[in-house]
Amino acid sequence: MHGGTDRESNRRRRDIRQLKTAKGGIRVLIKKSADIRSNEITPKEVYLNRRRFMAAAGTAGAALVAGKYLRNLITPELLAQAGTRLEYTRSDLSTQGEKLTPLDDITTYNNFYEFGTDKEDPSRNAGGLKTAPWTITIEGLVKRRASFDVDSIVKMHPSLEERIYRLRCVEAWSMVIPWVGIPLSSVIKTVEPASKARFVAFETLYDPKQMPGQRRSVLQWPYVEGLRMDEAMHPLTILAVGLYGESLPNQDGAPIRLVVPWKYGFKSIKSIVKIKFVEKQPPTTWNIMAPQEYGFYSNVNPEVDHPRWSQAKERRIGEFFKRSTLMFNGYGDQVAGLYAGMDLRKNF
Ligand SMILES: Nc1nc2c(c(=O)[nH]1)N[C@H]1C(S)=C(S)[C@@H](COP(=O)(O)O)O[C@H]1N2
Ligand SMILES: [Mo]
Repeated sequence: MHGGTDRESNRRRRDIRQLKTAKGGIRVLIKKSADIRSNEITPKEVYLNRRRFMAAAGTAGAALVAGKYLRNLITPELLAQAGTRLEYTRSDLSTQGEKLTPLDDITTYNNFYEFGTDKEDPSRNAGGLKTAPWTITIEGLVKRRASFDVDSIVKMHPSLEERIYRLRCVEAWSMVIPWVGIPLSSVIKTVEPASKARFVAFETLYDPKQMPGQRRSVLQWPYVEGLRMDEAMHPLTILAVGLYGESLPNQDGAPIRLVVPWKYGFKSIKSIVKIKFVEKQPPTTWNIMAPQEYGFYSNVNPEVDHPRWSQAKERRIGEFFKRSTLMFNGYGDQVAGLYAGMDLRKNF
């Protein structure tokens, strides 16, 4: 469940510290057992992504400490999910002047209920998700209904862009993440939606074999989300395929996820398999779960509290003191116009 109490965030911080300790242990062990720089004995990609391996290895940390060898951990599954370096350009739409949240936090403190409800569950359990080949179906009120491989969707756009954005979870924590992706608008333009299409609906993969969290009914599966067409077309809205210059770690929504920086994090749906253009406002997972707590819009708004906690402040992961939450997560200059004349308390 989403929860925003202090006790809960304290527990989460403790979890992160424990994980970091475990991972530090792994690093020491690598040096000792190899006694030679790992870039001399491993392929470049593996070397570059050693830290990601550690995140992916997750509970394997315990196995290592118990005396197993790293060699046994480099399975084809882990190799397949190692981040690939991406070519990208910087973007003027990136958020300026914010310290980036460290990769370790971005990849070990996650919400991805398909892999468990604790923050460290996705990094432990998402390693086996097969992200290639990956098909996305585009359907509904659109000229070019089709199934595409994720790579061809990305190729519809001339180049990948880095977009540094704040991410504000409805649980009152936040991060600053350097995403790599494409504007959603560019995909939408290519497939030519009909004028009757007023909303875009998104769907995550449903595969309980690969997504153990889906074997329990914590949420209604598959996870679904939606945007109004003008929100989907907004230049800040992206489909991310990477972060920190490499392809997305599974726990962050590989191979492709939505990022809508002025809305609470749960709108940014992960591991998307379907994009559908529709006339009516589509159902969304957390709204189905608790409609009085999570609205369709879910724009970050420090003045509209969650029924069970305040949204006035947030804890930036890695910082001790809380900071004030900004209207539209600080993107008001760009997006406030989308909601002109709307009652943001009613349309929360
Ligand atoms: N399919 C799916 N997408 C999801 C979620 C989820 O549980 N399942 N969690 C959401 C929530 S609550 C947040 S805060 C962000 C977290 O993204 P991150 O783990 O990459 O930081 O993903 C969102 N997208
Ligand atoms: Mo969230």
